Order: sequence, then C-alpha cells, then structure tokens
Amino acid sequence: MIVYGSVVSPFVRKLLGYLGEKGLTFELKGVGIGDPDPGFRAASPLGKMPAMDDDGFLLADSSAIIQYLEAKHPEPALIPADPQERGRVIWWEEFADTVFAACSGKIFFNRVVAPKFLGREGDLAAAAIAETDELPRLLDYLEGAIPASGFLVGDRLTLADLAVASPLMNFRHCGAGADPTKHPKVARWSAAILGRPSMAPWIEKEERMMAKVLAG
Ligand SMILES: N[C@@H](CCC(=O)N[C@@H](CS)C(=O)NCC(=O)O)C(=O)O
Repeated sequence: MIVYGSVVSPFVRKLLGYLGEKGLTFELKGVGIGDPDPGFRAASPLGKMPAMDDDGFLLADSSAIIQYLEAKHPEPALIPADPQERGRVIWWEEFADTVFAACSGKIFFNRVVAPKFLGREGDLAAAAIAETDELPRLLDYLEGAIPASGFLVGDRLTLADLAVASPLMNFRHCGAGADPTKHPKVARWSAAILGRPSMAPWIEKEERMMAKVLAG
C-alpha cells in the first residue's frame, strides 16, 4: 500500500498512527500542497492529502481511507462495534477533523506553511485570533471530557484518540501546544497518545524536519 502525504498534516498523521496501531505495512510517499505527482493526483481528485493506493484501489480522505481499512482489517478494532462507543468515536473524529484541525490550520498555515513552504506571507492576524479566541475554549472542552481511563472512548485506544491528538502537534510546532498548567489532562493524555510506538517515530521525523524549516 502507498500512502501519499506529508508528516506535518494532521490528517496524514492520524492515518499514520492508525496504520501503525493496525500493524499494516505501507510506503509513505512524501508529497506537498499542490504536488503534481501523477500517482497522488490520480488517487486524490481534489489534490488533498492523504491519499492511498492499495494495490490499484485509489482513495483519498483520511476518514474514507480509515473506514475502508477498518472494514478490510477489522482487528484490532479501532472503531468499536458497540453503538454508543462507535457514535462517540465518530463524534471525536468529526471534532478533530473540523473545528480542531481548522483552528490548528489557521495557526500552522499562516505562521509556518505560507511563509516557509509556499514563500508568501501568512495572515498573522487570523492566526492570532484563532490562538486567543478559538483554541482556549476547544482545549477547555477537551480538558473536561478526557475520562479517567486515559482514553477518549472506553478503556482502550480508539481512532478518537489518534484523531484528536494529531492536530495538537500542529499547535505545538507553533508554540501553542497544551499548557500543562492550564490543561493538565490534555497535556498528559496527548503526550501518551503521541508517544505511542505507532506515532512516536513519525513525530520525531516531523520534529527534525520542522527544526530545519523553522531555522531556514
Ligand atoms: N477531510 C480531508 C482533509 C484533507 C486536507 O484538507 N488536507 C490538507 C493538508 S492538511 C491539504 O491537502 N490541503 C491542500 C489543499 O487544500 O489544496 C481528510 O481527512 O483527509
């Protein structure tokens, strides 16, 4: 299986963690925004990452790919069969992929992607508003919702944890990660999820890359 994407995308990071937890082997083919790579363009009609080529079966969108893989490889289940748990996992994935990723995108895109990858100025006012007005209430919500089990749904890892922890890396790259004094549960829970063997090697790679990008 080939996965197209960049390790700094929250949607790609979610998928990489998922693949690691499933124990599936794949090759990550690095592509950037607007990448002309023909394999990527064929797999991703809108040119968005991630996209996948599974032995000729092409699919884009992290959620679509994960639903496909979960049906193909049901064990270990990262989307629970229990109706209530399944509903809550999908709620968290939706939260992560919409409001949370959008907020991280406003900060990460305008402070990092635009100036460092696309060679143009970012909208720093939009980034500042996202950091001061939007992010605190999203983190407050998460802080109040993390159960004692240490997992967002039930008592074991699900897609919910991978999806919601992923954008926190983008906040962290911009110095806006969870502050342990204000959001101690978020800080502890996200460190545990992002430190899992399925995620940690990708995070290390991404941090090395970001250190070079931010220094340049
Ligand atoms: N819902 C999609 C979102 C994918 C997405 O927006 N990816 C961004 C990178 S974080 C992208 O490829 N943007 C390029 C563009 O919009 O042209 C998913 O879950 O995969």
